[in-house]
Amino acid sequence: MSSKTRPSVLLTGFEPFGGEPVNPSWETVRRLDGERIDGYTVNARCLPTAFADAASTLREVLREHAPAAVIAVGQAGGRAQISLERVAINLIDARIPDNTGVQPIDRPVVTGGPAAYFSTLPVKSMLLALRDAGIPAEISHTAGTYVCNQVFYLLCHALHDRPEVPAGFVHTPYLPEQAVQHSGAPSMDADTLIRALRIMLRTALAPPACIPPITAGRED
Ligand code: PCA
Repeated sequence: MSSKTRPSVLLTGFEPFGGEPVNPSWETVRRLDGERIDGYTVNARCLPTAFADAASTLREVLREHAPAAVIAVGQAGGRAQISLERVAINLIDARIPDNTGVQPIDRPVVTGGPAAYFSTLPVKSMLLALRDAGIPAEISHTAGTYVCNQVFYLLCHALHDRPEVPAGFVHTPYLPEQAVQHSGAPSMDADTLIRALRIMLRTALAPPACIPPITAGRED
């Protein structure tokens, strides 16, 4: 069976950026590469933390794999919980240069594209599943305006005509080894993040669940 016909799910992480030695997203996503989850093979791919290269790599990966679900993962240093991102906006406004030195300001991700896309991941079910497993998580209504938001937007844009493929973005806190370099910053250890990734994938692949009304958003 080719990689296109074998049922698979896609996890992406990012390379380190902003002077960090590691990126928790790739450090954890890569550990699930090749694992079977509920009959699906996990394909893990690393995206460059660079606007142009992340866009072309994402396009290539989506062409290669035709995944049944996609969770793109990135680091949000300073956040204390797993952030299930709900909305991707059509805006790039880079606070720092990317890994190729490019710092676009006030640009659309896709010229003429919709202002925003919502995640098609079952974020509320994922939130409940994570909390049931004792893992701190929240719904976030901003993925920022940097490379993560760009990838999230492009992912939703690419899969817009495939609503049956749940796809979205999740931000993680620092790993403990990063947090010790940022006094007072919260962190989450790799084993907990890996456990969380498995739970999120299983929930994304499960039939839609009926869940009680819960609100659990960040304040930003
Ligand atoms: N976090 C950055 C880009 C790469 C990453 O892991 C962001 O939040 O945009």
